[in-house]
Amino acid sequence: MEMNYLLYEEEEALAIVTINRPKALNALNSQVLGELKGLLDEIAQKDHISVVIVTGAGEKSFVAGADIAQMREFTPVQARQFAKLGQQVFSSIERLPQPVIAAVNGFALGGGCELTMACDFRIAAENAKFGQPEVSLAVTAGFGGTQRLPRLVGKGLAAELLFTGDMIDSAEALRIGLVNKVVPAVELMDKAKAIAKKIAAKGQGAVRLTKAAMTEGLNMDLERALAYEAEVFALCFSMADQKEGMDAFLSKRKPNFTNA
Ligand code: DAK
Repeated sequence: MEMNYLLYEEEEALAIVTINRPKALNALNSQVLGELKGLLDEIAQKDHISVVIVTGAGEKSFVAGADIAQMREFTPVQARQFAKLGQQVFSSIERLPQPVIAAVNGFALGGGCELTMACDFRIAAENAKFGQPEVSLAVTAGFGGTQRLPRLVGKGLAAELLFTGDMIDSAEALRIGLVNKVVPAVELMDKAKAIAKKIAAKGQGAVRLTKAAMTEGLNMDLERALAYEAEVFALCFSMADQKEGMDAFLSKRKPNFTNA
């Protein structure tokens, strides 16, 4: 697939996707979103990839939002197409079989903050900044910010961020639970890769089912979500790795998972 705005690398079981439009602080235009959609569809089919890391090119910005210059000129029809494409991309990340880690290396504003929230969790560089400044442009957040932010940090904090458009730094993002860890910028990718490798060493069927149970379960009432959890637990017993994981524990040795 030809890509003008994304970089893609594989390191054994890890895939690293870099949004690469540094002149516009990696802002998401429809071309970037289209490329992301195509790439995510391909990654979903890659059984040898266990974990995906998403980051931004350069030292200043993860993604500074949706592309304001492009949006400024939208007709209502184009705005609808853009919204639909964005929604497809963000739900593709959320529903990707593999876990996705956002390595946030600078500004994560508007659609950029929303992109981090569609990922399973976030590791931030010390210089990262988060915010939902859409109301400053007299639009609402449209890539899930009004829904995922309150689910992550609670309605009160989300409301303040969404109503004021204020930016918060990485320490505040850590305090409110928007990010899991803050590390010096130079250590960001190493830290994200170390966590990704730890995940990649586990039984991949179980990791993927855990992601599905959390993602789907959060959209269900607790009773149905617990029933879903019981079903994915049962499914684990159809996989060779379940026997291997338990045999290894009982024989006091390391498991040799085959992802089968
Ligand atoms: N779009 C386009 N270009 C951008 C951009 C953006 N979001 N952010 C930065 N740039 C461009 C700047 O225009 C500038 O370009 P040149 O002038 O060099 O050509 C270049 O990147 C460098 O930016 P600055 O010169 O501004 O750099 P500074 O260090 O001074 O400031 C900044 C950095 C991140 C604080 C500032 O650039 C900034 O405030 N950027 C805009 C941040 C923002 O407002 N983001 C939210 C965008 S709105 C919806 C779907 C989606 C959305 C809404 C609805 N539906 C489906 C309903 C999403 C909306 C958004 O994300």
